[in-house]
Amino acid sequence: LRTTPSKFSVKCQSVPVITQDDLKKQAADKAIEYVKSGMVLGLGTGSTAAFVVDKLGALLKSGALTDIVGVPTSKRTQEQAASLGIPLSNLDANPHLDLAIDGADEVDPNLDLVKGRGGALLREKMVEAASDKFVVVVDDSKLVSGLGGSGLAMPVEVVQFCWNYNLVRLQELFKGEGCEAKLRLDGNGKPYVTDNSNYIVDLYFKTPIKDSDAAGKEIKALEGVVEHGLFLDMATAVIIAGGEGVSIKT
Ligand code: ABF
Repeated sequence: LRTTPSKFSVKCQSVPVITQDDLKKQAADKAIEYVKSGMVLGLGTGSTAAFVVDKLGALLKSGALTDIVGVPTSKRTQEQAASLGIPLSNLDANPHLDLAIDGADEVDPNLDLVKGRGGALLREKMVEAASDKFVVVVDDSKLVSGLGGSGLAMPVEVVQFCWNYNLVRLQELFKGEGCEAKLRLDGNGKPYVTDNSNYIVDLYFKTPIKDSDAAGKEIKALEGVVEHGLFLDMATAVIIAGGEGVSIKT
């Protein structure tokens, strides 16, 4: 006699759900393998980088890593790292870093990046440019075929003085590419103020930026622009966590 299990007798097997945070943690765990005792280390900003800082704090506490000095890329990261007992420094005292690890908003096939949606682009760029190696940690939602093509913001940090003048000039610069420029606001509808007391103008492109190298130079040439979120030719390696596992692009 064969019995066919009724639908009521079928046991539901729980399928583990991998969240985006799980992927970020996986990327962070891989990145921490690049850290060696004695390093001066750039500490990134954002939720993925925060997992790296957590892990670093735990490894220092357990004694698995020693003599690490961290150079934070934002006040947020500085507070997080300090709360974990990570010894901190800055570029004045440590102008040369061994390694920086940070997240990104977009990664293109050349490992060029858009960064700064978290608002920390200026300190991130300064710290990461001063590092021998710059390892980027992302989940696979950050991969794009062309920078600016995600429909999300490409941030530009500008001085507060006559910010609208610069917003208009930025929009004019890319009017052929259907770019819309918006002043970033905080949760209270007030202008978002960076750690460096500047504002951020977010550029929204309808299609990927045609020539990101030229775009970066043109943006930077505007008086009153402090920095932009195009991080070109800076990443040494990108660690990508996705449903299929973790991969490293160099
Ligand atoms: C920083 O944090 C930024 O340059 C980028 O804007 C953001 C990425 O954040 P998350 O890891 O939370 O997506 O790395």
